Amino acid sequence: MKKRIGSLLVGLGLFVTVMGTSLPAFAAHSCTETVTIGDVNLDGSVNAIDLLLLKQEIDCLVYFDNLQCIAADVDYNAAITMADYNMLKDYLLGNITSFPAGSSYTVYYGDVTGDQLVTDADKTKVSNYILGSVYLTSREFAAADVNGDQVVNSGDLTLINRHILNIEDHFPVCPQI
Ligand SMILES: [Ca+2]
Ligand SMILES: [Ca+2]
Ligand SMILES: [Ca+2]
Repeated sequence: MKKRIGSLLVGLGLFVTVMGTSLPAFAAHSCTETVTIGDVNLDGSVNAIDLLLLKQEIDCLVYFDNLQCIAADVDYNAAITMADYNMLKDYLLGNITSFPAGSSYTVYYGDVTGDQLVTDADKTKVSNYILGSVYLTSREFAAADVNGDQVVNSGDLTLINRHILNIEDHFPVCPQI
């Protein structure tokens, strides 16, 4: 159902970036997941089924996982509400042609700071989240949940640290293809 994207191009791009800025060479990032905004059931298309499912989530009849939350917040205000429902409906009716959240979003697992690298900065941010001193957006939360159990805790922090130390290349959320 979900598209697993092993991105060689991203890896090459990061290699060039790392070399160009003489940062420590971190493992190239190949563990990503791209979400189509509005595709609430993650089947690759945006249609009435997604609208129905979004209404069910708002009514607390279903529970969305991390990636579904990213897809559902079409107005990109960090909450899933009737405003998202109405916007998705307008999109399906052709009244609007794009979302404030964009058309798609790629989660780079382990990267919560948005630089597409997994570094000590990510470790610090996840640590601060666990300690309760920072908030993570749904996009950051999805990236931080590297074992894919829908919570962010010390288990994820350990995995991110092992990735930084090159002990483990792949996160459990993105098993090696
Ligand atoms: Ca869909
Ligand atoms: Ca929203
Ligand atoms: Ca987790």
